[in-house]
Amino acid sequence: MTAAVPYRFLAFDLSYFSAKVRPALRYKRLWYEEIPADPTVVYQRTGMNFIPIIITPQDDTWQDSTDIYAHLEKRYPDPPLFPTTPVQRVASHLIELYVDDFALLSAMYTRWGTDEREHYARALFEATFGAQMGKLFADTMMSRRDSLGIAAANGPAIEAHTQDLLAALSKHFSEHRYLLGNRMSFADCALMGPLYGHLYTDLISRKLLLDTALPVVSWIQRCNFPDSVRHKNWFADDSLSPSLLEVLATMGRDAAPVILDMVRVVERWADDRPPDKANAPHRLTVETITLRGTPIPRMVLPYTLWSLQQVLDVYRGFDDDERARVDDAIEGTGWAEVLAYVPRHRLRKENFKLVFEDR
Ligand SMILES: N[C@@H](CCC(=O)N[C@@H](CS)C(=O)NCC(=O)O)C(=O)O
Repeated sequence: MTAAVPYRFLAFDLSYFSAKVRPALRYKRLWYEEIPADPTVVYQRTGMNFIPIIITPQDDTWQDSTDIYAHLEKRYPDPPLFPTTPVQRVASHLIELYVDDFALLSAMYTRWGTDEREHYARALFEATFGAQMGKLFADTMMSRRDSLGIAAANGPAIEAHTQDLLAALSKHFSEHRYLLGNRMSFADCALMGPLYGHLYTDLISRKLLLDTALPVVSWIQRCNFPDSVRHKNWFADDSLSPSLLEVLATMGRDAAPVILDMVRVVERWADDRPPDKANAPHRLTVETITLRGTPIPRMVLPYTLWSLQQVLDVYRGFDDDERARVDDAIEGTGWAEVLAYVPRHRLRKENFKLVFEDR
């Protein structure tokens, strides 16, 4: 399809979900213009304040990083973002689930978790949004600090997870160019959300990356400038390398129980919702999760149930043999319980917003 005008990508460099989408646009070699997201335009088009959004040459609006991947793949199947074989496909969705839910914790701590981090983040926000708006947005983030789990006391547990992940990723990327081998996929794009959007963009964590995880820095650079014409293939025979399994296990051990806890809260909330109240609020309650023995308060989002649905729909769309291959492949990574979970409720999107389907 030839476009007369470029796609418009309303985003910010320091934004997690913008960083999740940008590599996909570049990988697809799309003609696009990145524009600082004007909150008024975003709200007019979506009725919400979430970035990024994409405005297509036909003037349609795409919102939500997960949906944007799907739109891109449908319109521009070549080069492909989505593996079609069961093991690699489900593993990629699990990585996206990790990013959409759990990894926000590391990313928020990285940006706001201590006075020093906050000091740098405020400077970054003021440089990006101007003094007045930068202060306002930073104050808004800090007012949410309790529900984002970004207190200094949570640092040791969160940092221990982050460092284990960086170690596993460093090993993987010293052997392989991308998560699934010699071609980028939406799993790489998704992981760029926390890794480029926050860990590489924030000062203290960038130093950590440069000091301890150079292969990850090289991968960030490759994902930022994907020369997709030259990409070769994903791992042969729908396999996952031992180093990728270690990455999945590092994610799954800490994140899978937390994600299921969050989903259970959403489901209990939905059990009690009056039948005429189908709209899901963006945020529900603050609950306490446990990470490596540390209790951490965390905002519960119905979106986590929707993200889980994306994985489960794909997993359950495969036949028995294919699912058995997925189960074998991910055994021991901590993700089996997530794939076995059967939600009682289902969410769908209506005008970008989540609504519960009728019971
Ligand atoms: N599910 C959305 C999430 C988008 C999102 O949360 N974006 C953040 C910036 S990275 C935002 O706009 N936050 C505004 C807020 O929380 O009020 C996606 O995948 O695109």
